[in-house]
Amino acid sequence: MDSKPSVQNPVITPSATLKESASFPIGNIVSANRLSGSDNYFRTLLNKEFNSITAENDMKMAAMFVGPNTYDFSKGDAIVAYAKANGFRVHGHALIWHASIPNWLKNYSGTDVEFEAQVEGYVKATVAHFAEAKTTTGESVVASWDVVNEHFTNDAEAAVFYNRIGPDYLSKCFTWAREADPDVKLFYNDYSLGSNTEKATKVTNMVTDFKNNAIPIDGIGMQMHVDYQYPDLTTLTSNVTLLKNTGLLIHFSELDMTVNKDKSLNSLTSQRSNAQKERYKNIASLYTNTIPEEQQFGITFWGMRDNDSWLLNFTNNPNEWPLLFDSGYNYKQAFIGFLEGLNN
Ligand code: 9MR
Repeated sequence: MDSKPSVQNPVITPSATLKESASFPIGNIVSANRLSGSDNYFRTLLNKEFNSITAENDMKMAAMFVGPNTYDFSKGDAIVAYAKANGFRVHGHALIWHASIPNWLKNYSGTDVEFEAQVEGYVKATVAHFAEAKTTTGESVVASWDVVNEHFTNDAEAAVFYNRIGPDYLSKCFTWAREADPDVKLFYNDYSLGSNTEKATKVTNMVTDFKNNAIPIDGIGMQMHVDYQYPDLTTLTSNVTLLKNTGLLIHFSELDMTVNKDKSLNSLTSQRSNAQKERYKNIASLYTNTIPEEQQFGITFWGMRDNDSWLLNFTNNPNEWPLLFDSGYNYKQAFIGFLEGLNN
C-alpha cells in the first residue's frame, strides 16, 4: 500500500491541469499492478493531469516474449484496457532493447536464420496484437511504438540482435512493425540526445538512410533524463532543432531531472526547488516553441512521485527529487514551472 498524501507546507494548488494546458499529449508511466492496486491517489492524479501512458516495464520484450513463438500480453492488455476506459493514448515501449532480452532468446541455440524468424514473429505478433484495441472513434488505443531503444551504444552492438541478424536489424524491425500495422507510429528512442550532438547526428543519419531506402519511421524519442544544470539550454535547443529538422514527430519520452547528483543535500531546499522549477519551465517552453505543432507527439514523464523514480536506485541516492510530485503526491514547484512553460 502506498503512503497517504502528507500535508506539505505551503500547499501548492495549480491553476490548471497539464493536459488542458498543453496542445499535445502529456504522459506518464504505469504498471498493470499499480493501475489495479489499492492506491487511489495514483489513479486520481494520473487521470486528472495526464492523457497518455507508457508501460514502465510491462510491454518490454523480456516481459512479453516468454518462449519461442510464445507471448504473454496480459499486463499490456490490462494497461490498454485501462487506457481505453479512461481516455488515454498508449505509447508502446519498447519492442527491441538490448537491456530487455529474455534469457531463452539470449541463449537461443537455433541457427541465425531461426533466431531472426523468432524476432520477426515477435515484432509482428506484438504490434498486430496491440493494434486490435480501438477507441470509440475507431482509432488504435496503442498509437505508437518505440521499435528500437538505445541502439547507439557499445552494449547494443554487443547484443544478439546485432550479432545474429546483422547491422540492418534496425531497418528490419521497423519494416516488420509496419507490415503488422500500417497506421501505428514507429519511433526510434534514445538517451543523451539533448546533450550528445554526435549521437543525435547518428540518429539523423539513420533517419536519412531509412528515408533513402524506403524504411518506415515516424518519430524520434528523446528520453530527456536531464539534470537541473545539464545539458545547457543552448546545446539542448540546438540538438532538439537538429532532430526536428528531420521532419519526424518528436517525443520527449522519459522526462525526469536529477537535482542532487553530488549528494550534498539532505532535503530539497527552496533554492534548489526553484532551480528545478525554472528548468522544467525551460523544457516545457522549449518543446512548445521549438517543435512545430504537427511534429509535437508529446512529453512523457518517467514517474509520478519523486520516490517512485528509477533514479534513486540508479544513482544510489535516496535524496533525489526528480519529478513533479513529492512522496505524498503533493504538487511541487517543478509542476508549476512546467505548467508555466507550457503557457509561454
Ligand atoms: O524505469 C525502468 C526501470 O524500472 C527498469 O528496471 C529498467 C530496466 O528495464 O528500465 C527503466 O526504464 C528505462 C527505459 O525502459 C529505457 N530508458 C532508460 C530507462 C531508465 O533506465
